[in-house]
Amino acid sequence: MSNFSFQLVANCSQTQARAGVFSTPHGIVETPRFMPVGTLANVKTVTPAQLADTGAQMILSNTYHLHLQPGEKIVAGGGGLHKFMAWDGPMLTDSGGFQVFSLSEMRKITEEGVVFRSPHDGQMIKLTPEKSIEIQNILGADVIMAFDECPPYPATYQEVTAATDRTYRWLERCIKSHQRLDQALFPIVQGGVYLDLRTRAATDLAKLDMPGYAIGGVSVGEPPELMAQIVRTTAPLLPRNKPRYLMGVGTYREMVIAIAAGVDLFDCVIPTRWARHGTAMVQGERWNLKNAKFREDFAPIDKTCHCYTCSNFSRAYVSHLVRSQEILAYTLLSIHNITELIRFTQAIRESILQNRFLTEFGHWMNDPEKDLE
Ligand code: PRF
Ligand code: ZN
Repeated sequence: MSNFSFQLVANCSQTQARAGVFSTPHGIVETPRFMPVGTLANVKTVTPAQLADTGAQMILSNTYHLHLQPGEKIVAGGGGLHKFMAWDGPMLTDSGGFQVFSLSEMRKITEEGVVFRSPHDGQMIKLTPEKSIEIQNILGADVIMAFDECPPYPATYQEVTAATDRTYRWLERCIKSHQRLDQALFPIVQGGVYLDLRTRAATDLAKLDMPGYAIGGVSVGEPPELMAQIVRTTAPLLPRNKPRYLMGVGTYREMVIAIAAGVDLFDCVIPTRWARHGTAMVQGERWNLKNAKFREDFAPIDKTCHCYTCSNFSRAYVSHLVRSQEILAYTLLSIHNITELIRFTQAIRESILQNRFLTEFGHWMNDPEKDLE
């Protein structure tokens, strides 16, 4: 018996959208679903109990960050990632490659892997496919990601071809070194904005019987229309009966476009990052709680939201906390924003189950004004 399964429970008749249930050793994930980001073994300013109340099922953490601090040995000493951070639900760790490229200086990439300077102590650190898998095996998340090379945007056809081919060779090394049967290894489709490279990568990966698949290398600065094209080309080539995860996405509109193309899982730092800037996400709008109009506004942030924040506090109160830079402001806004995005994907799931997806959410796809970022 496999530790993982993915059951499709409904398919949209007009788009590729689907509703499914992904089962992991730590529980189920009802898809489509947004996954909150807990980079350093915590979702910033939110306790696991509060997080569970937002409707979060699977959450994310990062190999790159945890390797640098506190180090996987300490996480293992604390009983593994789930026990260490007291999150009993499904978890996923990203492999680290992408973070090395976006966050560290002085990185050097070779066939062997990536060498970079630790931003903490200046020490040189090497991450390879084998090392990334070893660290992720030690951390113990339910889903672990292949070590990939995400080319920047823009990059030449030649550069992206090299990165895509290397990502495949690195995947073969990841598969060889992955030992734990209770962890699902997801490969990552790269290929930049070049649809022929995307097609080849997705087709090659689809031939391997992996427990799930990710699409990487989008939302790296390319125009929104290109991202839509990439996702529409790539997602349908991946096995129908496996979960599909679009990495680092997204906004309401991006998620609707991707769900219509057959994507099941998303992650993004937006809800927690914006919360720390005093911004509430309200049904597709961004509200800066510092705005004078909220000073004496005693309504909840969103009257239709049942989160802890909206059930107990007013806009005026949260506005006061934001102005005073009280830490509770960021907790309350994070709880609301995460709930809001999860609720959005849950509502989409409901609409797919009732075959009303296009009617109810189609307008998000056609209106670039709805793009918040
Ligand atoms: N690869 C990995 N993690 C990622 C990405 C990727 O391409 C992205 C791109 N949006 C976000 N996170 N490993
Ligand atoms: Zn709320």
